[in-house]
Amino acid sequence: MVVWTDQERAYIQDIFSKLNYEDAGPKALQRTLIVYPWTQRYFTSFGNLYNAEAIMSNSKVAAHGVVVLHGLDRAMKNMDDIKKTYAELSVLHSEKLHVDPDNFRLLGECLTVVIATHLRNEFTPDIQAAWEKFMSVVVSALRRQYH
Ligand code: HNI
Repeated sequence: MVVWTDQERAYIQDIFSKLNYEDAGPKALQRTLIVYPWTQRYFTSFGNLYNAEAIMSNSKVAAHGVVVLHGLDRAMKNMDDIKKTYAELSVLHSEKLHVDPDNFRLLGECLTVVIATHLRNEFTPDIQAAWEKFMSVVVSALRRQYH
């Protein structure tokens, strides 16, 4: 079981409290699709993803970015049992969506860039350390139902 210090919990809650989901969610998913273009293959039903400009102005991408951030919010609210919290979501990504689980980490990296850009000097190494730990627990929970 993952052990969290009070300080780590506070840092994670604080990051989420400073995020505007409607802004950070779309930015993280847009970045993922542009920086790692092979991730576009899962979103063919979203219409035009032809280039960066198309991705940035695609309303389905933006809406789904918000959904993903709300998904992460569930992990933040259940830090003591992220595995269980994500059991169904892991099955969905594995068995129905067939998302290569390596992509979870890539989306996490893009979200980290978005957070760092937003928080700037406030995103200290200490806070980043807690954040990276949180994201690696999230990624490992999402990978769990893959076999
Ligand atoms: Ni993901 C659907 C959360 C990473 C591709 N995804 C969801 C839903 C949530 C979610 C919540 C909606 C589920 C439902 O409808 O019941 N996704 C997350 C989280 C992460 C993540 C928390 C990681 C941090 N998803 C990824 C990645 C990809 C991905 C990395 C592909 C590169 N997800 C999808 C696709 C769907 C999806 C595709 C279905 C979208 C749709 O609406 O058709």
